[in-house]
Amino acid sequence: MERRSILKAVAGIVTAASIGLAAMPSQAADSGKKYTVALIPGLTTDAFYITMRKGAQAAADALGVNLVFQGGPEFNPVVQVPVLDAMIARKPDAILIAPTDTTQLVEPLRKAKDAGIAVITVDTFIGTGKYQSGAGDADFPLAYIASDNVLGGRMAARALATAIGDAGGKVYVSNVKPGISTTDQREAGFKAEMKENFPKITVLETQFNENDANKAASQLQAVFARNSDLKGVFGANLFSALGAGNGVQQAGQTGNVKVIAFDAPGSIVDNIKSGLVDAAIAQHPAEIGYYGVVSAYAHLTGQSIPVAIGTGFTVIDKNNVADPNVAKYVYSE
Ligand code: T6T
Repeated sequence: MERRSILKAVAGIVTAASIGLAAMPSQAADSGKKYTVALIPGLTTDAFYITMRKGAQAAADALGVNLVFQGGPEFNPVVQVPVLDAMIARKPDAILIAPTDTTQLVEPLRKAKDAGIAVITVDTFIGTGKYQSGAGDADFPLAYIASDNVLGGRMAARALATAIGDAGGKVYVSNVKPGISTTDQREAGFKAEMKENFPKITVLETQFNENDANKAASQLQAVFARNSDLKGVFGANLFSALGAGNGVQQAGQTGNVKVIAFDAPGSIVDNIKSGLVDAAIAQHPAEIGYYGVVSAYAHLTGQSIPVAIGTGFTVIDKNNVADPNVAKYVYSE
């Protein structure tokens, strides 16, 4: 994108946001149109998406947008697609969605686009995530708003290497299942960083837990039974990390097997305080939700919008966990 278009796009976002923050009448209010934006999370009960919803609601309140939050009880395309179909039938102006699979949500989301609904993906992407590029058959969403998950995986690798120390040793990734853009990218970033910069660390085979913390805990114990010299584990999302930590505790290895968590619900923060988890890579889900709604609003009111917005991270460990500027990134439950 040319510099001028980038500036125009950013100006659109900033203008929309500042109109809302100043509580001035929005363009939608002026024209009498109240836009409806739907947010479809990966699953409704996950603290990550609960926090994203709060950010989305803050932007919706500021801009006079009607926000509808609808999702399923599991992170699973079989569960998510009927929720999406039902939402398309309600004809919102825009859908913000965290697609639960890179390929299985492509055709269901095309139906939304064909129905004239603006589609923006938040957290996860479909296809390659390179939208509006004219490449592939899944580039039609208008924007992707998320953490840089490859970078997050690299940050987790560095934190785990620091926790383990110079001697190195065996570690593994506790992950959800292949086909989820976020967790696939975290694993790829983690492995690339280990390979490039930490030759004394051996990354064992990934254990997939289907987003089930109990399964992740059992897997930790099984990996430890096969590798009594296991030094660490990277839990690539909230449930993987919670389960891996529980597994370390159940194996009586607290402090010996280091744990780096992706995501920061209160339970993980408690585990940092107790010494079970060494660090958490906290995403900023409220920021994702906020800019998701702002982007949808900007598009609906005729502004061009950035095709991708990268949101931040905060690394939480025992040294900063009490700092209010850090604690504000702990997820809502
Ligand atoms: O890590 C988040 C999210 O980014 C990922 O796509 C799925 O898992 C979480 O929702 C945490 O459970």
